[in-house]
Amino acid sequence: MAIERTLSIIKPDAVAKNVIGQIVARFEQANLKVIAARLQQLSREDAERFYAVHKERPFYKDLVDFMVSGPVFVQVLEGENAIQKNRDLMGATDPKKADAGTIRADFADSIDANAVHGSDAAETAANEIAFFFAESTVHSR
Ligand code: RTP
Ligand code: MG
Repeated sequence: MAIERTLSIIKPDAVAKNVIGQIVARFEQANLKVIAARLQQLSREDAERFYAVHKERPFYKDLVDFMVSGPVFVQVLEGENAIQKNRDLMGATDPKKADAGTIRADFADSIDANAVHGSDAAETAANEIAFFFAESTVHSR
């Protein structure tokens, strides 16, 4: 299985609940390594650009409002099958539909305030990592 990188965001709801560490521990327990990270307050423009793929969707404005409502914790995770592994750890977008034991089942309150973001494919992972991190600030280990 290939070693991959993926972008993970711990969203404002989970940062506000003070569960950054509990979420990062799940990544570490699944053999994903944090190879870059920081806490960041997204500007409206950042959030609009990051989620531009959804700009025609009815939930876009609520999504942007939510993503700027407080700081987020952005990270690059690296490991075997990291993109799908992270998606599996996250659980379904709607926490009511997320499997027991997933991050969203345990920490998310609603489909809007759903605790985490994870890249959904190799190409989006590369683009999303570059959106937040210069290559010189990412440290494979
Ligand atoms: P994310 O991009 O945040 O990792 O979430 P995802 O892949 O599971 O879901 P996606 O379809 O990419 O949607 C991005 C975010 O928009 C919100 N959303 N709301 N009300 C709705 O029907 C709806 N659908 C999506 C969610 O907060 C989702 O995380
Ligand atoms: Mg998505």
